[in-house]
Amino acid sequence: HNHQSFLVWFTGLSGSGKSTLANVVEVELHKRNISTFSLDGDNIRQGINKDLTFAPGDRTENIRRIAEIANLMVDAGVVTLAAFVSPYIKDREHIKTIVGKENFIEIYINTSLEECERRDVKGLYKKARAGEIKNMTGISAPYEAPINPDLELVTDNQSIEASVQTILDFIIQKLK
Ligand code: GGZ
Repeated sequence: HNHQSFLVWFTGLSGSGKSTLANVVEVELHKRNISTFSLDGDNIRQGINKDLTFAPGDRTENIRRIAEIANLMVDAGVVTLAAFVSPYIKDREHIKTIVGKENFIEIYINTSLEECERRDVKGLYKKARAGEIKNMTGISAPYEAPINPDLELVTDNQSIEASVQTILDFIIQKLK
């Protein structure tokens, strides 16, 4: 391979901006001839993991399967980006045992619940507040913030461009 590969894991609340940031970072990596692969809810929860709910045990299984897929991609020499709520510390710790801790970068997208709820892109928070959906992270299910992430981005009053630059600098320094 002409560059190292590893797994860049984005964790944070629904609506925190994980996928948006991962997607822009991916475009920037492509411009630098770095091969990447992106995993997120859109290509996983509607496909291989469509049997899984948002109950705690199913979230654990969701993350485990994603980590196994990511491990294959990393073995293939691809910088792999994964954007999942992944609210449980133990589940995120388990990823390291699958891909190897030296191949794992944890990025905490720390956007306040207030801001995520204000955005409410999919109307999920409104539904959760109304009791129409259960197990909503931040409302009726926990989010366990990383204690010592490799990077933490507080996005509430920072532009997407600034966040992307921080992430990109970190990844590129890791590639050297
Ligand atoms: C959290 C939910 C829920 C519940 C549906 N709780 O903003 P989104 O829409 O695109 O991201 C959320 C996505 C979370 O799926 P993950 O596979 O990332 O979750 S986990 O890692 O916890 O397994 C949200 C939507 O699915 N969604 N119901 N109850 N997010």
